[in-house]
Amino acid sequence: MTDRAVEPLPPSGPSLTVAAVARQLGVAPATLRTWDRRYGVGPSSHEPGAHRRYSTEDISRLERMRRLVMSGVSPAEAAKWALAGQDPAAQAPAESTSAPESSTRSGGGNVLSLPGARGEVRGLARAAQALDTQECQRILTEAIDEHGVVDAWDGIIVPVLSAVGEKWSNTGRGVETEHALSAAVQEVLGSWIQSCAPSQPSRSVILACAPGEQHALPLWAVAGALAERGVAARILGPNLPEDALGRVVTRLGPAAILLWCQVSDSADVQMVEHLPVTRPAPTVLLGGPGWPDHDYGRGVSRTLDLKDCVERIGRALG
Ligand code: B12
Repeated sequence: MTDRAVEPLPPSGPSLTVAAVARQLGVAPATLRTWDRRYGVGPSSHEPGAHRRYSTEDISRLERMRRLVMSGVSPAEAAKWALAGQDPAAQAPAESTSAPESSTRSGGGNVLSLPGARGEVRGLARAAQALDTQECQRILTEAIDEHGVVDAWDGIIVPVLSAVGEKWSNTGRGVETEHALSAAVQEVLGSWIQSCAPSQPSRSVILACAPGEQHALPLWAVAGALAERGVAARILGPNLPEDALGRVVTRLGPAAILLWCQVSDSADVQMVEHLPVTRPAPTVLLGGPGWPDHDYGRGVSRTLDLKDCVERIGRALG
């Protein structure tokens, strides 16, 4: 789907820690540990009991793996290519790196699969597929005006996003639709927030994505629904590094923190456990299907939908 520029790798030099490599590649430390554990793409020499240290060659391999995963290759497949020191793009047409085609599964053709969907949903899907971002924005603005953010998100936006995602996973196609729709959703929610002119609560609300996590739209939905209630939130966007979050929490002493994690590779349980202690303690909400079931400790809990999330943030603010 998207890719990002990565700083050039050092030509040689001392081996790096997992945190330094994670920073350099723009992925979560937990992802690097998972790639090592599951696929054997880790440091070439790792002595039991010692910290992982990555050599320049290890980092090049990880960079290849990251690039393949970001271009849509499954992690298992990407690991095989990375370990073999090869790039599938150099061996075969680009489409062979996409998920296999299937014309029988739902969403596999040129249309989005939205059985029984209401008119606004079909209209938004059509506009998104036509890459008509103005029409997407018009439909979204009207939907939010008419139904409010929570209902527009759950009833109109989520079904279309899910169908777009499903189509991509079935056919490897539709990334452009996904980008156009995401941009329109973010744009409209941004304007909505501005138009509500929400005021900053006495203790802040922080909305951020876990490190490595690029799916930030739900943060905008939460901010939009809070704005509707007059409450301003601080959206810290995608891929927030653990140390940055720590600094923000210490600095602002927030009443509530939402950490979004859409894909499990971005879920960093330790990051949640290492949040700085502030008084009064914030309500920490973990949103998104990427978080594993785990006992995260006091004050931390999962939130499963937008309404619940916004209500709990409201309660945290008192
Ligand atoms: C838009 C999108 C992108 C955009 C994001 C743009 C942006 N500004 O956010 C971009 C292009 C960056 C992107 C990138 C990628 N994406 Co993407 N993306 C999506 C898409 C279409 C929508 C994401 C979204 O906003 N979801 C939010 C809602 C719509 O989805 P949901 O979580 O399923 O909703 C449920 C719950 O979370 C809950 N819920 C809904 N809203 C809310 C709100 C709150 C506050 C709460 C608490 C709960 C809640 O209710 C829903 C129903 O149960 C999804 C499809 C999908 N179904 O999500 C794929 C999807 C998430 N992406 C996917 C993938 C694989 C990727 C990439 C790895 C692909 C690649 N190789 O490049 C990358 C990198 C991701 C990374 N490391 O973060 C997969 C993830 C598969 C998996 N389970 O791991 C998905 C599911 C597509 C698919 N069907 O395969 N993506």
